[in-house]
Amino acid sequence: MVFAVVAVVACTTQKPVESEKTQAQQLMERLDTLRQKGYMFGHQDDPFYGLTWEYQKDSSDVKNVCGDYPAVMGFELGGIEMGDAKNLDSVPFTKISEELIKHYERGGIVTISWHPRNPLTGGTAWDVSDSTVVKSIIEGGTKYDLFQTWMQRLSDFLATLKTADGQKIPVIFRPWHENTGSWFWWGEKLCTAEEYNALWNLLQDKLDADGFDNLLWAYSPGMAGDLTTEKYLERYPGDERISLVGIDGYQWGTKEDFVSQLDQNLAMLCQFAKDHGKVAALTECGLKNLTDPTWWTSTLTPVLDKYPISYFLVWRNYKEEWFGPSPAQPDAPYFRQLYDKKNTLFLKEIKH
Ligand code: BMA
Repeated sequence: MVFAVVAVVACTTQKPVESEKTQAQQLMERLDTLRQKGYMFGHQDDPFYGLTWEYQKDSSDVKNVCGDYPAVMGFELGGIEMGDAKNLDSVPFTKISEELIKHYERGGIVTISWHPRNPLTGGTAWDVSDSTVVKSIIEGGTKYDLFQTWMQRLSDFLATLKTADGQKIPVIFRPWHENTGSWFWWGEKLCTAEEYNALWNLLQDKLDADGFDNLLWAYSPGMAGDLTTEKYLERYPGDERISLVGIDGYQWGTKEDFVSQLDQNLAMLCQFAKDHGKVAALTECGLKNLTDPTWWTSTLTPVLDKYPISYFLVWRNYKEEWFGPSPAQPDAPYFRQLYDKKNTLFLKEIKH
């Protein structure tokens, strides 16, 4: 009896050995360690296309500008719920799986977003015409069964994210984002906080039940004027569910407004992360088409340098709308200055 008690005590106080930690826990520790060195750069859809090319082996606008891949690459799964072969931006899902695995294998970090279609109206993720949509997919709702099918398709795709020897790939998973605005069907005016949380739990519980302990769950509402902890907590799914706290913040107006809002929001976010034992990140940001070529170093980094964030990610380089650097664009020299900073981390600086 006495021996049994001793054994239990010994077990519970022992730190888990590396092989017992889940992929998500290992990624969380990696993010924590890397944060001491600086913040990582991330780019959405980086390996698929740039301003002047598409689907060229190992190409990347970022690499073509500074000689290195982004540390973090973002991938989008909108359309997987329909059983489509390509996502909403016409990228084949087979390519997404392939490039995501490749980036992980070259030492990088990967993150996934999902803009599923509106299950009630059949419209896009941006169809906000009916505010009963979230209610309709929660247990007892008219679209409950349909949404179960959609989640199963997502789950089937996530199951492909394995290395050749069968190891699950750690992924920062960031669903139901920018939920404090009302431009997505899961937005603030379309559901109550309780309904939003029920939606979050529906997805997380399903993927947990399917065994995805490689997902590091990220919560990322939009940047807002004077963001308070109370406001951030309103729809927060809970400390036991979230590992990474973020905000999505673009510059749509003046530099001054963006800088002051970002500064205030990151101060709050980083304090929140510290108090709750989380990692903080600027999960999306950018200035559309880099209309101020000096933006990287004159606007963005002076704010980011003040805060212990893990990474910032800029959105995709699409022909009509781009947020990352590209070799022939006037912002390229300024991006190289950002790259040269000691505290900005790209792939070569984060490799194991
Ligand atoms: C938006 C835009 C859209 C795109 C969507 C999902 O911000 O870039 O063109 O379809 O993200 O990637």
